[in-house]
Amino acid sequence: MAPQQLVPQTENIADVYATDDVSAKAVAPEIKARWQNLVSQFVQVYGEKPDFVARSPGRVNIIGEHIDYNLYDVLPTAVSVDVIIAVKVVPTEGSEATVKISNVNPEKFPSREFTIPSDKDIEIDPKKHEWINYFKAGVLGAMKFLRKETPSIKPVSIEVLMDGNVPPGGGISSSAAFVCASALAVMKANDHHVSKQDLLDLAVVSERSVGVYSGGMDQAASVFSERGYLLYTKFFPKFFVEHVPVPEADEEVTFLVAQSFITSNKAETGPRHYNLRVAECTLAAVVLAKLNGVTLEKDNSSLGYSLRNFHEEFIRKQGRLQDPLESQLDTVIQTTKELFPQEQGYTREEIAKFLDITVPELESRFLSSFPVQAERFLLRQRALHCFSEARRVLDFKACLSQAKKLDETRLHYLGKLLNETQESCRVDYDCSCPEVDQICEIARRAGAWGSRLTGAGWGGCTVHMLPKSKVEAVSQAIKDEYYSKKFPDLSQEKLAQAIVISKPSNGSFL
Ligand code: NG1
Ligand code: MG
Repeated sequence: MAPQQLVPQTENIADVYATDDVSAKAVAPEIKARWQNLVSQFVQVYGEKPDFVARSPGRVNIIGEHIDYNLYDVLPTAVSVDVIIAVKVVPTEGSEATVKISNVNPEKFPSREFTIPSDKDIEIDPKKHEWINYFKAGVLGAMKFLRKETPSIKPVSIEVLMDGNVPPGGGISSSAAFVCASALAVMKANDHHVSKQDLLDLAVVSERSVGVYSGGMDQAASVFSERGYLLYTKFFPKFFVEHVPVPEADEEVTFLVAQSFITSNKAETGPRHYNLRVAECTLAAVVLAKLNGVTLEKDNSSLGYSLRNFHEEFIRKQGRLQDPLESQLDTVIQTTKELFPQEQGYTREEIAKFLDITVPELESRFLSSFPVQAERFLLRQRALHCFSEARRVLDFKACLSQAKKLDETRLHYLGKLLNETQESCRVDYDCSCPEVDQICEIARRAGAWGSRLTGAGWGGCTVHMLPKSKVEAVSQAIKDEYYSKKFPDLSQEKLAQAIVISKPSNGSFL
């Protein structure tokens, strides 16, 4: 796909509304108020108006969980909550560019100041959890990109005020919204008109600098989404997006997002953490390749070897690349079951033996990017989740694309796929938690067609597909049976934000 240009700079912030929607009048009053508040607080903090505002939204993943870093297709969409960042370029005093950064909520997110080195990458300490890390990550990605184009570039100094209303640690990717908006802001401040493709690439690199070896789904959804569509995102053999509408049904199909208020820190490395899953999938890919006698070239997944790449080479060897992807996936599922019989997982020794290398070699080649504490690697379960999830994404997409109208049978079928994803996440990928399971059960009982976790899991958010007429009942049931029992002291404000109806929204813009 030809890279799309981002909407160019506008002199007047009011014009920005017109770029989000065809008519500025369509902008909801609360959105307008938030933008106006950002500008007036900027004037209070820095004494002058900002030059521009960069924005990027959070996302909800409808289906395709934990498979982006295996380079399989996913189906997210941007949500209307977002990060907006007001920026003013100011003269550099001294030899290095400085960033002064504040938040509209300074009690929670205190103001900071730091410099941007012009000759090397900015340092980020992933172990020190600071809110500005994500802005720094955006700076890092943007500067890497700019230096590649102009090695002698001198970054400008900026004053920054940020406002984010994506709930943090909540599975709708506050981090990607923040990183994409920050990278966009830094590119713009340095007078660079970035394409969507470039913004995506550099935001993915940026986010990994904060210590999470993620795939590119969140950043793709944050950058490329279009209002009213789901974003079918392919990573293999190269990145490609397709805007997919949800066909009409007798009753409007609604996606409801409910928080569990259980947070998990993805940068940690325990047995139930993100990076370990990335490592397990990488090991599964290289072992499956070895046992099937196929050679894997490095690919652009986070650790360089993906299950999708194994799949391709394995099917190529069988001369079956013309077969439908669905049946190819059935074949790789079969070989996974045969070659990985052990439910209890595999030790480092066993894996090294498969690969004909020593344990230290195994560790330095595949387990050195971050600390891995596991004794056993559940290669069977992780690979089976990934391949079956890839298949469910294809089935979901096919159902949406083939039907002009979604009848009852199709709606239940789509719901069933979502429920199967949840089951696979719970059992094979071990990335759910009792609270998330419970919310899903409550929602299904109250009328959702399908319910599952969305995002990395171990807490975070859930997504539910339901007819519009059931929104009230499902929301009420989750409130009565989950929030008021589990969190009786939850403030009205938090409760009001806990459940949102996801309206597929626009991606990044200036
Ligand atoms: P969340 O937990 O929403 O940030 C993470 C990854 C995604 C993807 C999902 C699981 C980051 C930035 N994003 O999303 O790339 O792998 O988990 O499908 O870590
Ligand atoms: Mg995130």
